[in-house]
Amino acid sequence: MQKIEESELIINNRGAIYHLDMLPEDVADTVIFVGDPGRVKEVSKHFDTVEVRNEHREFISHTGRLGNKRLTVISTGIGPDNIDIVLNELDALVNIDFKTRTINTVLKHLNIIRIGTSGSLQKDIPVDGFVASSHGLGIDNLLNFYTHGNNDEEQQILQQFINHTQIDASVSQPYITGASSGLLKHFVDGFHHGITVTCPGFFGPQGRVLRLGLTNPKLIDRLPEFTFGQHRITNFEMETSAIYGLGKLLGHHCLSLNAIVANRVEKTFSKDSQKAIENLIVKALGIISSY
Ligand code: R1P
Ligand code: URA
Repeated sequence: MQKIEESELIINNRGAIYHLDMLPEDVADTVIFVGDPGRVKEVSKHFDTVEVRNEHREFISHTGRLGNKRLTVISTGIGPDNIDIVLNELDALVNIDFKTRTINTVLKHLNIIRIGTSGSLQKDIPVDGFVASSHGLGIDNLLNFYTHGNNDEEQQILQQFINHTQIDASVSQPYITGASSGLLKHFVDGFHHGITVTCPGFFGPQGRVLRLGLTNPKLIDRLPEFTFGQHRITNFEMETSAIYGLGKLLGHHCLSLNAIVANRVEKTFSKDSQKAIENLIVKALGIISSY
């Protein structure tokens, strides 16, 4: 087995991985991703017990138990570049032997569920509503650094998306990955389902204009009109495509849940976004602890 060198897999003096500062035994089989480091305690306060807490940079993690499930909740910070770090390091923690620096022969498949905030791209998905993403469609380019492929349907969705949005290839090479169907099936009642578009920024990439002009100002109006068979685009945020794309390549089961805090068609923002995310946390934990 090929040994992974010190510069590629970075392990600190206490045997923990470089950015997350977690030990292999700190990772539960079900991992909840939240963007905001302050949201970690808002999730773990619902656990029956918390056995370990880690904190380094924006990556705070708590591992504990809720009912008969062991859960880890970890903050990813904002954006797909952080997801590259969090997913690769979590995967290394469970699938690479830190003593021999070799890949385990039997690989672990984590269940990874994001509980995040998002902007709606449909009139009928109001602020304070919930979306479970059927697909993550990335205009953030992260997955293009890894070898990856698409099935026929995904390829067709991408082609139609490029034709419809007129997104320039020098700006983005879009990619798409489906949710874990095994996880998605638990999140039906009370959730809208649809394609989540993941952007590499909150302002220009999501069509927000404050003082700067945009290269594709019509993108924000074209996204809500996009359809492919039963599929439509429901929302915008900054992590889902990277989680779905990298997660699938690494063999993990991924799902993204989103509390809608902004409606970009109606131009509204939640009157109480903290309450909206708290409601999603409670609903998601209720479902996760019951299957
Ligand atoms: C932007 O405000 C952030 O909020 C959304 C976006 O994806 C981005 O990370 O998610 P979180 O609430 O999980 O951070
Ligand atoms: N998060 C985003 O990325 N966009 C929004 O509009 C709201 C939350």
